[in-house]
Amino acid sequence: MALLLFLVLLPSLSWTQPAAQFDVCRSLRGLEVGPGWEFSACQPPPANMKELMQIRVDPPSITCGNPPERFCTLENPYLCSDECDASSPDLSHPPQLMGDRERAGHITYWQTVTWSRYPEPLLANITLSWNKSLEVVDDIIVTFEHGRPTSMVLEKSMDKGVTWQPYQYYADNCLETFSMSPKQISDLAPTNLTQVICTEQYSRWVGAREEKIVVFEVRARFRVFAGLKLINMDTLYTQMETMKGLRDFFTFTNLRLRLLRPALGGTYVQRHNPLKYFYAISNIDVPARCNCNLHASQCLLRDAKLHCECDHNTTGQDCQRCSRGFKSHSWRRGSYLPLPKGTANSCTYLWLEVPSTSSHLPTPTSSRTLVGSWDT
Ligand SMILES: [Ca+2]
Repeated sequence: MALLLFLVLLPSLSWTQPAAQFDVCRSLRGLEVGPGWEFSACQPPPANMKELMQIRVDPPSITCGNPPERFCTLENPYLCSDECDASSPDLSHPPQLMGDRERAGHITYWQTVTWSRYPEPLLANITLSWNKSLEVVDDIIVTFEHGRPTSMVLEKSMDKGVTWQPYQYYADNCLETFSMSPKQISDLAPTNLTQVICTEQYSRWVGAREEKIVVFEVRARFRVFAGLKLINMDTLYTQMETMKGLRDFFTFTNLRLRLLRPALGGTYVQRHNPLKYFYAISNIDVPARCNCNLHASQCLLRDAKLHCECDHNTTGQDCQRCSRGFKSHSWRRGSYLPLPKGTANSCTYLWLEVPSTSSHLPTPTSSRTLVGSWDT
C-alpha cells in the first residue's frame, strides 16, 4: 500500500511561495468553453529530503567507537575527557545522527576515529542516496561539530551512483589543494552560473564553535536571475527552460561528501597529539523536491522508495514516459513556459485512421480506432 508522504514543507523558504503557480496540475475549465479539465505544468512542493536519505559512510571502520577511543578538542588539546564508544547508546556516534531530528538543545552527531595514522590522510566518504531524481531548491547545509574540514569535495550523481561529478570544492587554500583559483558565487555571471568552483569561504579556521556550517549555495545562484529577494522567479523559470544545462545543474539522485583533511585549529599538524583531529557532522539539510518532469504535483513514498504521482497520462518513477496507450506523440517534459501556467505536454491517446467496413455508414468514410501501444 502506498504510504502518503507527508512532505515537510519548509515555510522559511521564499521559494515555496513563487512556486505555487506550478503546484497544481489541473483545474476545472470555465463553463463558457465547456466542462472538463485544464492541464498545466506542475511539480511537487519542496521538502527537507534529509528525512528520507540513506546514509553510507566509507570506509565503515572510519566511524569512531570500535574500539572505544578518547578524543580532545582543538581549542584545548589537553582537554581529552570525551569518549566515543559504539557499544554505549550515550557515547556512540553512528552515521544516522547526521539526518536525525534533534530535540531542542540536544545536538547529536556522527564522528570519525582520530588521526592516529598521520601522515596517512584521514579520508571519509559520506554517500547520501534517495534512489530518485531530485531538484535542489535551497542551500544544502552541512553542520560540522568540532571544526570544519580544511578540505573537502561535494559531488553529485544523476544516475543513482553509477557516475559522479564534482559539485563544489572547499579548501582553506584552493590553489594549493585543488590547483583552482578561489571563487564565490558573486564572482559568477549568468552565463557561467553552472561552473563548478572552489571556495575558501567555509574552510578557514575561525574556531570550532564560531562557524560550523559548510554551504552549497543554491539560493545565491537563483538570485542571479530571480533578484535579491527571489521575487522574479519568472525569469528563473524562463532560464530553466532556455539555458542549456541549468536545470540539470540543480538535479541529482545522490550526493557524496569526500572529506579529505580535518580541521587543524589554524596551525600545522601537531603529530604528538592526533586525538584532536577528526570529523564530526551533526546535520545535513537538503531542501529539494522530487523531479517529476513537470508531470506531477505529489511525490509518495511507496515500498520505501519515492515515486511521482504522475498526471498528464505519464508514468514511471519520474513520469518519464507515456502511460499505456497514450503514445500518439513521443513523450515530452512539461514546460514552465508560457508563463504563468506553463504547458502540460500531456501524452495523448493513440488513434489510427482506418477505413470503414460498413456500407451503411454515411460519411465520414473512416472511423477512429484506439490502438493499444502498450508501454513496458
Ligand atoms: Ca543530528
